[in-house]
Amino acid sequence: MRAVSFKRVVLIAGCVGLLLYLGMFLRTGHEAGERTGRQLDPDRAVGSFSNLERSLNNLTKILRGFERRQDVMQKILEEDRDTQRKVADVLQQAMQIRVGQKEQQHEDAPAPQKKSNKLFPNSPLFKDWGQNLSEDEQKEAQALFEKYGYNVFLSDRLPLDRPLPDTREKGCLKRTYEKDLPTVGVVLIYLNEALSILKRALRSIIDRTPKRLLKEIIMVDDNSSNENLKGDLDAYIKSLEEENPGLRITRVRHTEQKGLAFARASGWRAATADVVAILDAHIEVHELWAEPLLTQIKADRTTVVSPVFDRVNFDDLKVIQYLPAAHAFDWALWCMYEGFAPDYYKHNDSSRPGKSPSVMGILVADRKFLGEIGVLDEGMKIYGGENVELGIRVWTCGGSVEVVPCSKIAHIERFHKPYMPDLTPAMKRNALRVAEIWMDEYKHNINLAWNIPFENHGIDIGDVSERKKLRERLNCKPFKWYLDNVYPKLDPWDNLLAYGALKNLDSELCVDQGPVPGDTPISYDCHYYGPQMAYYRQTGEMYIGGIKSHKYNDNRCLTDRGEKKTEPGLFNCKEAMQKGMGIYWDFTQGKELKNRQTKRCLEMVNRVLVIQECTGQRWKIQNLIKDF
Ligand SMILES: [Mn+2]
Repeated sequence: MRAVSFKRVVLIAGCVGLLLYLGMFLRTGHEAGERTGRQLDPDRAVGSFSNLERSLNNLTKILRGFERRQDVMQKILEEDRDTQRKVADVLQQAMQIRVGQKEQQHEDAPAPQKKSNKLFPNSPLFKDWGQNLSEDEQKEAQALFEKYGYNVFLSDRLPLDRPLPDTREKGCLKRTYEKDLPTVGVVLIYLNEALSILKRALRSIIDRTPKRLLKEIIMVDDNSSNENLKGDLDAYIKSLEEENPGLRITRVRHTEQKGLAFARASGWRAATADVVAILDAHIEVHELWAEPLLTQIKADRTTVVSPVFDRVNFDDLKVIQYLPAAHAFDWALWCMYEGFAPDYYKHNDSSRPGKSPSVMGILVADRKFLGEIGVLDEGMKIYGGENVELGIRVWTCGGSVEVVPCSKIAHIERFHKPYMPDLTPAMKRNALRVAEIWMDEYKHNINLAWNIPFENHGIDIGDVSERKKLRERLNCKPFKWYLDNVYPKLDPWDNLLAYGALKNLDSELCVDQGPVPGDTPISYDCHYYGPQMAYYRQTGEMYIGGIKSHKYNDNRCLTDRGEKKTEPGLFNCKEAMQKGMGIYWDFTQGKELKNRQTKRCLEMVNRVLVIQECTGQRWKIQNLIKDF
């Protein structure tokens, strides 16, 4: 579990189907607080984080962090638009779901105490929910939560056809859609989903999709083991079929877990409608979810579209409005929300579909077109990366990807996923696969982002020959075209010269980002993890402690603070430049590290980093990308 030991909070991973708050807790001795010895004992540094409870707490923090970040994102987006309906209104309209706080009690039952005994004070489920449950109810709710990652206890007690708040953009209310639209087949992928959640998804799809448009529902079971997903679900589906004779409900069952990409593709294979909507099963669709998507696809069959997801809280199952945003990713291929391209906002109409670099996982596409361009890469394992692969493939092979604000789906953001405890290995492997097939001369950026050696990394990415042939056959554009035209916000990292730990050859110590927050790099025994990762640009910047994937994010530059100051600095590069500090360094592997502006050098005196007159101390950066 070494990879889990360092704090690099990988925030977003907001991919639907895999909403995952996965953190790698990169902690060094100094960050963890006390540092008693010079020697970094890896077991010690990691040890304090190895206990499960601590990890869970960290996960909670990351979850909160994600929510905060999402909230910030929402605010930024909000500023860009003239939206009169306030989020608050929507929240007010939102379902008042308080089963745990129901007032009616049996006469003879003791009235709920304000201080009811909290059996699971540390459980995220009970942080903001379930204050007045009896002890037995708490036990039941907690057990279900641990199994599913969301509040099944509550879900089992809510109506299957509960109303959802109308969270659409104002402009959507005026839009009308023609009657003659392509038919849709909805594919629901699930693995040990709670029965009531699955039923509610089906109910909402049937109730909120016009009968003439909803041709079929395809249920793909990726080898669930839950007993009630057999007989009980069968019975419910039978009742739906009787109620809706014109609707085809198809079952696809895998006898082993195939992973998201394969499961989704198997749903596509079973479909017959004009359009396929490949959704998660822990969703509820809003009224008028299908028409805006089908309209876009009717206008251009090469457009792959995604609705906007609202968040359904994992604890109280309330619906929280999310504003439309592009589905983006970083070089590790974690997904994230991002504003649309600047042009989008010139129209001042937040109900307009916006172009997006990728999809988060849920996708709606012309069935045949999706087949023509290769559906999904079924060589992807378990989870992760397949959504980015689709985005790149659609764009470079002749189509486009859009997020459609007037189509809304409420999606439960699970607290944890049933697939496996640590999805990082699958993410990494799938990302390398995307790189190998699609990223041409940029493919090593994936290695950089994951800190994987360029060669001989020993990770098996499977057979890519078929997918490479597909790319050739479809005559897809180069990845550079995608970066230049579709996703210019992604920093191409094309002028990086070297990366890895920056070691002083005279003292054998490494440069480390030092305490965070803080602005002073320090020397430290070389351990080669995140806080010591340095990146040297051809332009002369030396980043310490990481590199950002997006141009809109600033990196932290090693800085000569100037004047008489001898302590090196670590500042956001733009800020340091504005303050007139020197951020450009002349450096040759195995030689001195000299600031271009001040002509002083980064050196080590008594194991302490200083900026001083150059005395010829030598530095080496771990890995060269290009000779320099
Ligand atoms: Mn999901």
